[in-house]
Amino acid sequence: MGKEIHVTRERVEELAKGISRTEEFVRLMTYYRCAIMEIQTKLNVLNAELSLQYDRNPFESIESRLKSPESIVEKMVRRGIPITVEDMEQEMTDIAGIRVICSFQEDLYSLAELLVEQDDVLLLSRKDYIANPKPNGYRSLHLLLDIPIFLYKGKRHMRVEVQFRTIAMDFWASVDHKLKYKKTLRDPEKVVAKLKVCADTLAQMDAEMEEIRRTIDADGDIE
Ligand code: 0O2
Repeated sequence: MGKEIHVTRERVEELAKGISRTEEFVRLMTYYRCAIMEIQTKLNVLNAELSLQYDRNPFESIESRLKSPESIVEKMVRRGIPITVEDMEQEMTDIAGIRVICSFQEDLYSLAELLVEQDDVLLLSRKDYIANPKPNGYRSLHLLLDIPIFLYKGKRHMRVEVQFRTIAMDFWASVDHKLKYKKTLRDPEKVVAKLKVCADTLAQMDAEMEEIRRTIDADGDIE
């Protein structure tokens, strides 16, 4: 990545306000919302079918979000991307985001695989931070997908980032996220080190939960 550019928060807010009032921006956000709906429906269908087969829900919950105009513009400014709606769509890959929270790690991989196998879903990139956690302990599976949406005037391809996590990984990430916004920590290094220990403990717990699930599933076959 090139040199990062920083501008004041006021400038970011001003730019975000300007672009978010344009018709093209509103239209693009609507397309992203439609793409989120498409993926959510696919996941809900898989959940309904798999829960019939296995007697439990492969995922606990789905969350979705559109990145706020301020966050989009802040990232574009930082990366030196011109602030136009066209560049926004071309350069930004995480405007539409979905988070799938599962109880078990194995379910998360199965769901991701079933989603990517579907005819109209194209996998653009896959980052497995479970097999290769970030140095701070962050774990999740990230897929960048291309999905068509069908509009009044034809078809349009949109990109959606889908994050798959266990409940434990999500718990860790939400605490980590909160701490990122705390600028007044007395000993940030100590907190980072403690978080890393917690991430490893939670990963160990996920592995043990998976073992319990396997035992329950195997015993479930005994009449
Ligand atoms: P938010 O609030 O989710 O919008 P990219 O952003 O894809 O261009 P990068 O950094 O390679 O570039 O993306 P990566 O590693 O795939 O991570 C993107 C998203 O993953 C982040 O989005 C977070 O949601 C999540 N994430 C990644 N690393 C961490 C981490 O260390 N802690 C936590 N809590 N979340 C993480 P945003 O845009 O940062 O935030």
